[in-house]
Amino acid sequence: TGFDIQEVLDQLGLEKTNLGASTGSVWLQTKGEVLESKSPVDGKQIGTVVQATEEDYHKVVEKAQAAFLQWRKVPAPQRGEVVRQLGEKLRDYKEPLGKLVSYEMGKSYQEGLGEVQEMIDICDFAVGLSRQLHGLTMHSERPGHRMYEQYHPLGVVGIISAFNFPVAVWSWNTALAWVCGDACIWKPSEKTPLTAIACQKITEEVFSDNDVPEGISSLIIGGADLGKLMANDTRIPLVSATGSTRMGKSVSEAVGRRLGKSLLELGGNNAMIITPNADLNVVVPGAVFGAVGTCGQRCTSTRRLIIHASIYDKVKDVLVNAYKQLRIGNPLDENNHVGPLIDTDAVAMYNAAREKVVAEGGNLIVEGGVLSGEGYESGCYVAPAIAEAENHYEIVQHETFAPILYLMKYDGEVENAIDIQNGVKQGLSSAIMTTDLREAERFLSVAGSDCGIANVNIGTSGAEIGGAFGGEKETGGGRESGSDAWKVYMRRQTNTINYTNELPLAQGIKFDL
Ligand code: UN1
Repeated sequence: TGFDIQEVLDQLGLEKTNLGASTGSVWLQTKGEVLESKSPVDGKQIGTVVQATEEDYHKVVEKAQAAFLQWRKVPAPQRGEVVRQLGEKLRDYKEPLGKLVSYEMGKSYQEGLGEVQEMIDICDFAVGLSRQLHGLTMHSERPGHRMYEQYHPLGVVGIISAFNFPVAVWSWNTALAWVCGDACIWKPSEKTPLTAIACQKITEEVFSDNDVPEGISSLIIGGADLGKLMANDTRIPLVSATGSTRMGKSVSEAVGRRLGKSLLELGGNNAMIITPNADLNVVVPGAVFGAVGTCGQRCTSTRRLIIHASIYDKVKDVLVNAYKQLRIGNPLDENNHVGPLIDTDAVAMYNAAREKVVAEGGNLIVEGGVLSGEGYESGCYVAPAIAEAENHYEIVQHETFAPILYLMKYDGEVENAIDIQNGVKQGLSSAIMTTDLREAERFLSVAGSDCGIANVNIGTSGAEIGGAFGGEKETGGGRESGSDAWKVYMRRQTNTINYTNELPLAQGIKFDL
């Protein structure tokens, strides 16, 4: 495949052994346990990281707090200029960073590049935003008074991210938080520490050129204990966490106890409804990419297809055929459609889910299985599977981060499909495939999909950064990225100014001295 990992590591300034905490140009002499980053592509060790300890964590937070006090005074458009340069730098590093994402996480090189593109896009978005951190003005009920609201920088933002989007999710948070005037501390997934170190180094190149205070971009690599410290830390007004619902609940409980803010992006259980009016030319690539892209490890991956009984057999046949065409293998080889799962634990969960669906009465129509032999030495490659199942099965109700697609039938009107679609605990992404305007509008109406994302004639995954990203119910309710998601990174203040020599009270209250 013409891929030389050493060249990629050199281009990104990574060593074989790396330090696991940084406040920008300073890398702390961490003394935690050594973490090994192993590629799911070929099972080889890419490098190691000396993890951060609790002591390192406190140093990083102190630095971030001090840096925030300066950064908040830099005019927002100037902060935007720094983020603009970061976007430029990411363009320079797009290839090596995309390759490292692909090699460390296992997604296809195309998707690795796509992820870096999302980083570039959110930087561009944030630059424009830096001149638009608007509040509203409103008319006061009192004569000679003016009333408005403004947004101020919030403070130190903690970012906990997952392995599946090892770099993009960080940038969705940081690009916005930085133009909003915040300092960021990132705890990446322990499964993808090297891509995080690469991002920190790229950022530092830009930040030091611009004299950004040390501590505005910080990184700490370590386990769940670091996430817990963040969640309980009153010095961190906002914790943004992406990952499992279990992790999100524990972060949210801890942050909630101290009345901090949390932004949660948790599990999805995303469905595509396929009505009798669907265009199959759109359905098939949409469903297959949604289910097997990133080896089924996106929060937005398609887990369920809810197909009208009248076209069920036809759709099923077309899908089974399409799955036969899938090429599984090294994700850096652009001929392959599907790369490996993140690790062998994920493979075990994939196997357990396939067994469970059968035990609950389901029928595996595309069996799947773990692949072995040449090219599959890492033990992380699996074949995507399809099972006919029912929505109430426990395994169907549960998000398995693997390429297993559940097919189910609905009869009658589209409302019956919407009930099935909404009949899970998660509420991230959803899609309807129909060329019928009424069906589409019913799906989007107040009585339609209950998810944060609802699409028509496209799949459940592959959202653009311009729209707010996130979902309801057990997905956690947070919104990141586009639209007005920036507001969570700022504190809001209502201001009323009296320019008369009298003091009229609101609600006409009389108080004469
Ligand atoms: C995630 O899986 O954590 O919509 C985020 C998508 C991507 C983001 C997914 N833009 O699939």
